[in-house]
Amino acid sequence: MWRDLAPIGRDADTRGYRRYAWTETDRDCRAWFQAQAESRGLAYEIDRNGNQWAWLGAATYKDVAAGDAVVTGSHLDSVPDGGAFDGPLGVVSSFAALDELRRRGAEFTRPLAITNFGDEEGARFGLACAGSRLAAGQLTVEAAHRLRDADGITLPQAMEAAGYDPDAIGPDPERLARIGAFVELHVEQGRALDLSGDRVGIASAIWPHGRWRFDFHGEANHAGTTRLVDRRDPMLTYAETVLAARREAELAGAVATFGKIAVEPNAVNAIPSLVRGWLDSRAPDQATLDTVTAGIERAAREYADRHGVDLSVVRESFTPVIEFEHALRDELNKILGGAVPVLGTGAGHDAGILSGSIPTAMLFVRNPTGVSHSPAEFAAEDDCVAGVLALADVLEGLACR
Ligand code: HGY
Ligand code: MN
Ligand code: MN
Repeated sequence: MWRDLAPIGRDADTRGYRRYAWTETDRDCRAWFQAQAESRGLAYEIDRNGNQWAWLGAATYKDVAAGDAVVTGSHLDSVPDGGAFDGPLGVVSSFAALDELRRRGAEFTRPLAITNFGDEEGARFGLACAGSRLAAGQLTVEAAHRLRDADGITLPQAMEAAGYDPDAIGPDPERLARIGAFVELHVEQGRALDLSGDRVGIASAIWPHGRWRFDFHGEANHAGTTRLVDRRDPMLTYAETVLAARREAELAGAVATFGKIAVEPNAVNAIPSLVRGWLDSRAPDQATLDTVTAGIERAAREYADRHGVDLSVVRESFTPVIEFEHALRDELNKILGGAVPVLGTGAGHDAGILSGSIPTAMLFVRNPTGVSHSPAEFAAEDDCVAGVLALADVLEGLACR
């Protein structure tokens, strides 16, 4: 399975993945998912928001009694030049865990579904977890229809080009009501398990986190002839804001990253008219996050005033703190023998979004370097196998009483 999926969307030069929502690469990932589902005799279904489902014990979610389904899965899309494991490890492990349960002769007493949630990374349209947010009613149809990519293509146009009906998207409470538990296995995006020497961990919480777009409007001018005192250079303001972001985050024990920038006209010999910078900030609690982002914006406005630059700040994506449901978290720990480390994370996940609608839990698989959102992302095969066996144990405990 892993080898079949690995080449899809991998860039030959960077060896990173470019699996963006509603692109041909996304189509190929979805085809892989459907083939894996159908080769196992699972009932394949695509929901109104483009999320993929593979059912055992039901032909469609409509056959499932309220709260009866146990669901596991993750996402197949990536950040630009992302790693091989973030997302796919959860989907591949879900199919492998089902194979393992069949090998064990497990008798399912509840319907099981394996899922691929669309556009978790928000790499193309800027909003994380679009597929699960739409299903959970956390992203309105109007807001979704307004999303557009760097080339100005809107989400509806992209969905239509991929053969999906953008007018069908929207909340899916009927479907979510059938789910009793959603468990997402994910490669750890940190080193906690490496430091503790464990192969598998259980998630406790997800830090509140968001994305803000800073637009620094200056005055285009000639790089060679404009005196320094006459410049209104937005790149200067942007640079000072990046340094302020690091300072604010360090002071508060949070994280802040300006990882994406767009410059107009983006010419070596022209002072920019516009510098657009995207801030990703996350913190252990909401108050700290608010302090950090307010501090960064305040500093940016001071610099903007000093340089005669106009600044606008827009929050483009936000996820409040997620506490995974304690009963399910503790049940997973009991099933796995009670000695599994429980750890928080600063990374967002579909399981986090869905935790507002249904009981969800996460299993983490050791990442020896902690590196993620990079081609260097890695997890050792025996750790991945340990993750599959742990997921199989969890699914057996939840769905095969
Ligand atoms: O950004 C995140 O935390 C996740 O990888 N979407
Ligand atoms: Mn990710
Ligand atoms: Mn992920």
